[in-house]
Amino acid sequence: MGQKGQDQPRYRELQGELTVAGLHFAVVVSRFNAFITERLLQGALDALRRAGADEEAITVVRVPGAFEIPVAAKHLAQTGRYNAIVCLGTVIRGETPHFEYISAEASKGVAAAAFESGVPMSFGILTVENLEQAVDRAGLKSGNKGFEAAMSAVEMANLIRKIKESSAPPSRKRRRS
Ligand code: INI
Repeated sequence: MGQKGQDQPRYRELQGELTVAGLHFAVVVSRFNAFITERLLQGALDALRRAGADEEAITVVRVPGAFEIPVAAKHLAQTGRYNAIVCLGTVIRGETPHFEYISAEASKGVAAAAFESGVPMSFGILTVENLEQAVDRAGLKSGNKGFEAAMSAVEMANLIRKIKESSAPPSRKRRRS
């Protein structure tokens, strides 16, 4: 259901725009595998600037590794200053099970921080088999995941703002009991 006729949908549809007017962003980037993460950061900054962001609307926060990204993102969200947070890192599978732990905690942690704070966080943390795959995703064959993560953050920041604006406050009339 939801459609009156083929051309006239009855339902309301909300979607975030790719514009940044009045929005503030934090980018959390890990130093581990900096050769890759710096490229992800450049991709993310490129996306934010192209969407029209002022430099003053962007805060870049550096953390040691992907494991530390969620807690930094959560504290940034709690400041109430940011409409969305872009999380960037690179975990490369080595010969140890370290990869599984770090990537699982990073992904679960970012999801939990976003869910608990209500501030959208985009996941630009590469979890790859080798350096070649990482390079491909940091500006080579497979685009730049930092750019994509920043665009998702812009869209989600707009969407959340729209959802908040569109939900009319409840009537102030007193109910008779
Ligand atoms: N951190 C990463 O961001 N990527 C990795 O590939 C990685 N590996 O493979 O170990 C990594 N480890 C460090 C980790 O994120 C923490 O910074 C460290 O354990 C201190 O808490």
